[in-house]
Amino acid sequence: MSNLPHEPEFEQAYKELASTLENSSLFEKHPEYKKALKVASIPERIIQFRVTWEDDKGELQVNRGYRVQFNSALGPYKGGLRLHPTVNLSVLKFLGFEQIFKNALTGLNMGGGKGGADFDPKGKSDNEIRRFCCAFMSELGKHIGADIDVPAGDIGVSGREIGWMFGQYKKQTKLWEGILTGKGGNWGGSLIRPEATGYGLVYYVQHMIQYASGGKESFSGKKVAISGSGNVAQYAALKVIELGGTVVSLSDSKGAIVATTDKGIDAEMIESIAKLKVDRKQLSSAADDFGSKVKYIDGARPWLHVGNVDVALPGATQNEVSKEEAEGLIKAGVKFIAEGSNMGCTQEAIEVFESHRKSSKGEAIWYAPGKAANAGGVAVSGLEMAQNSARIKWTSEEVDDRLKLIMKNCFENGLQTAKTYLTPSEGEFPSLVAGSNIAGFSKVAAAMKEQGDWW
Ligand code: NDP
Ligand code: 8G0
Repeated sequence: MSNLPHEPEFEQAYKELASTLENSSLFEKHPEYKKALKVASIPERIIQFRVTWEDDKGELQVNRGYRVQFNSALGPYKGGLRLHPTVNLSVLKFLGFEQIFKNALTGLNMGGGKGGADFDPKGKSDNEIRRFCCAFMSELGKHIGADIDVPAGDIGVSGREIGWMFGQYKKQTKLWEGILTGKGGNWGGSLIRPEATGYGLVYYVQHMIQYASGGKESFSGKKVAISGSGNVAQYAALKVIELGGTVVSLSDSKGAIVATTDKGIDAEMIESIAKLKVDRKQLSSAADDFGSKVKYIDGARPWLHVGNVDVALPGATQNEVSKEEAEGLIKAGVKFIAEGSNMGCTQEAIEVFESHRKSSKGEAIWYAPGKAANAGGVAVSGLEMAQNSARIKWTSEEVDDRLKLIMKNCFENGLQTAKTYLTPSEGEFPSLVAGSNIAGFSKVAAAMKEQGDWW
């Protein structure tokens, strides 16, 4: 990659995947898959475009828009749209790359893609955001389609923005098609899509806990540290509470709240955080309303402030757990770490967790990567696509049951694949990061070969 511009996030995601494949027996059994990796690491196509829009003062504003159409071996490109000032090609390539293998793990027919813009919705009026969304879709709309590429929301894009983008697409094409997921529940959106990533994350961790305890333990009585306070974090927190766990933290880009009582952060508090986030406000304003129930820590991530915890669920953004924080969490007693966010842990943090998969003293630690643990979101997007194509609507129970089954399969696939390609020693947890990478990659590589993408 030496003749390429420096793309730190993409290189991190690529190396993370490549190193787990190289350190397994995959390339011994399939030496030809090295070629597949070389081909798969280059996106099929990248679309970059200008987005001009008018602010409330009537002045012109301009942003950079992107769609990375990374891999279509398994189906139409599928993945979210991120609106955040940190968006650049390196970030979107890392997200699109991870998306390919995650989508493979869902068992549904979806390729991998990601898009967005360096537009910051914070400090913008609703009308400005609507005008931006329409301007963005006026170009993106030329490159997507229900059988070509199906975007969805991500950081900074909720159901409201999806609605504005969908309306713009319909105006310019006259087509009502399932070209976006995360749509409104009464106009083609799937029930449980808003909840899917957070719920799916908790369903996945339930399997980790059950496997590790030989079926004896569950979320009941567990202390759970969560970061972020957006879509993923909110629904993960609500599901933890429903299953009898205690949520001890949440955070946002400005700081963290940590519970000061045994009751933790309750459902009512999460409800009021959800309301405040619709208005793009910060957690610090909620902390005042919660009084002595929480402590607000300005400018901090939660990990080193949560006290003893059993489970940690990063749910904000990439690289939000450092080596020092990983070590701190281990000292605090953490047993299970599962990423709700994409690439939530730095490579150094992953190494710390992975080196503790075996322990003679019964304190082994188990890490699950985002591409397995947060696959529930894109899985229910896949179910939304299926419902749109069939012009039907499933009930919440039907979708939730399918989500539970997909997360179970995703866990078991990673587990079994790790056992096959790494032969873990007695008493060692199989590596879910290696197993999930190998399972996702092998499926995509085989499909690419059959379609003549490499030979
Ligand atoms: P939201 O926009 O709903 O929430 C994002 C949260 O993360 C907010 O609390 C936000 O804080 C915080 N945050 C965002 N950027 C940063 C940053 N640079 N530093 C610190 N905090 C930050 O997004 P989602 O909940 O949808 O997404 C969270 C993560 O989960 C992302 O990594 C996303 O890719 C991943 N994911 C999302 C899925 C989905 O279905 N939505 C599916 C799978 C993965 P603030 O409010 O201050 O901006
Ligand atoms: O539904 C989606 O395509 C989607 C949206 C946001 C994030 C993700 C992801 O898997 O990271 C998928």
